[in-house]
Amino acid sequence: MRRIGGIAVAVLLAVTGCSGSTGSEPANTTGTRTVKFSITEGKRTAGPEEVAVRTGENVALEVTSDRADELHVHGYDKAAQLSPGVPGTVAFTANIDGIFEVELHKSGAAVTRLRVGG
Ligand SMILES: [Cu+2]
Repeated sequence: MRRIGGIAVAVLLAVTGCSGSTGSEPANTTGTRTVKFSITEGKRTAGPEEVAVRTGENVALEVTSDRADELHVHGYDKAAQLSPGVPGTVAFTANIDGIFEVELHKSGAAVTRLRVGG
């Protein structure tokens, strides 16, 4: 899927252009880098400001929010619905190079930055 890498750069610039897709993917825990976050009142209370991974690495971002929200990984356009206090995960293979915002749509919380490649 590297052929769409050029498109990813354009998507990165349009950080407010959220499609809000609600598809959820089963988390693959085999050979996956899992990074956990907590969000309370719209602020990150646990987890790194940036997640840097190699191209092709399997990544799972697990987020626990104190309120219902939608987790969204830009660029990859992966989303997960979050229930209060219940961890939600987006899992994917990091096959698009670039820097992508990970956010919660309702609270507007910045969860982290995903840096792929380099
Ligand atoms: Cu978004």
